[in-house]
Amino acid sequence: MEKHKILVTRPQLPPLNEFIPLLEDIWDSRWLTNNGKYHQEFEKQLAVFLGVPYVSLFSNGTLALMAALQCLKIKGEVITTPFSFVATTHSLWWNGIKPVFVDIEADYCNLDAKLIEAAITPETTAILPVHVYGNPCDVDEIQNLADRYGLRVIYDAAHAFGVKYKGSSVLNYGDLSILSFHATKVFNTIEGGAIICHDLKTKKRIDYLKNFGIADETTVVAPGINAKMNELQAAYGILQLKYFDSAIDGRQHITEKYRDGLKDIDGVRYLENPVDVDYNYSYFPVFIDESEFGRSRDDVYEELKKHNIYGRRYFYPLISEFSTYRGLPSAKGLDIAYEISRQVICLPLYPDLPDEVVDTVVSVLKGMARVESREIPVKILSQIKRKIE
Ligand code: T4K
Repeated sequence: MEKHKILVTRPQLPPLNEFIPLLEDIWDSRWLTNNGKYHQEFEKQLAVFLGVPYVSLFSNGTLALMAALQCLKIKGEVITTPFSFVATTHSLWWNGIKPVFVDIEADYCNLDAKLIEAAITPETTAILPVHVYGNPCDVDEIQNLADRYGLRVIYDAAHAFGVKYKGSSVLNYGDLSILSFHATKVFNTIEGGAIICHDLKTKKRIDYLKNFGIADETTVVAPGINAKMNELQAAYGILQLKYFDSAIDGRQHITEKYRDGLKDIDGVRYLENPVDVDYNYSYFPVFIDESEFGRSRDDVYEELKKHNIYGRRYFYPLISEFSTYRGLPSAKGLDIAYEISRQVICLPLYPDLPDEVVDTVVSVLKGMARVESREIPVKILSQIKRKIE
């Protein structure tokens, strides 16, 4: 039963026969972690592949976020979005930083740059936006504000692997960007993540921070943590790079098929690729406007389950609704984020998703659509009938 379920994602793995020789090499060498040769090679290849200056690998995206905040010594208040995976805000909490939520814009569900200025106080030290679903934030306006107020910018780019803005990597914006290579992401190393930075000095600091702060056998230069990626995952990651472009082609095909099938359903909205962006097709969120569609987002979620199709409501509830954060003054009045979180459902999307699944999703949604929207042809038919009579 379990194996017939269509889940929101299905991880892409490299061919096993290509991985085995790398495993044999690792077995022979007995070098398993702590900046081994595959780790070093993967960092180099990733920097070239992504078009960024420096990459520091991590064991996951959450620890990368936490270390990024440590690296820049961020304190006080940080402006962030309530519409993300909890790890974004948890990374602030673990650093003793107060999150200040600002509402999102409805077009791409990113932090609304127009609302940031009003949330800046003397305690504000940084902005932590998320490129939600891989669609870039208003990076130019955010940098503008940061420059004017002397704030740092750390992008949670967990969804934005491979995304380009105006022809270059979106990861080059801000002081630091973090990536997640979790199994559910467009590019995975099972678990994993990275920090992207602009200069070697910062990379060295980040590398100390992920390895206990150890500089050499007798020197610890910072209160670091253990957040290193191991050799098995680094070798797996090197193989994954070869298959990334074809995976994106598969994702694009599925996305375009969904868009084509859903384009005429009233009350169902989806996102088009933003201008000036090379997109990675990481998620396919649709937004159900109950008053137009006639049924709620949760009705859609349940109806799809009856067909063995398991969408996910990323991101519902909002982070600001969870018990840790709901008492914060900024957790109130996030109207757009609230509305979007009640409308959104991410439909299954992965490179080898069968076309028939898309057809089923489309026909389920068409079948659920408000009766009135299906009545129009009936009215036209009766007019034609009257004319004939
Ligand atoms: N910032 C943002 C904006 C993020 O979205 C994330 C992670 C992070 C930071 C933190 O990065 P990491 O520390 O995770 O590297 C999943 C992922 O666990 C999480 O990484 C991801 N965001 C989040 C959006 O999605 P869940 O709770 O939805 O995972 P789960 O286990 O329910 O899996 C989702 C679907 O994927 C299921 O339908 C099953 C399927 N699946 C999952 C796994 C693990 C598979 O088919 N195979 C698998 O191996 O959080």
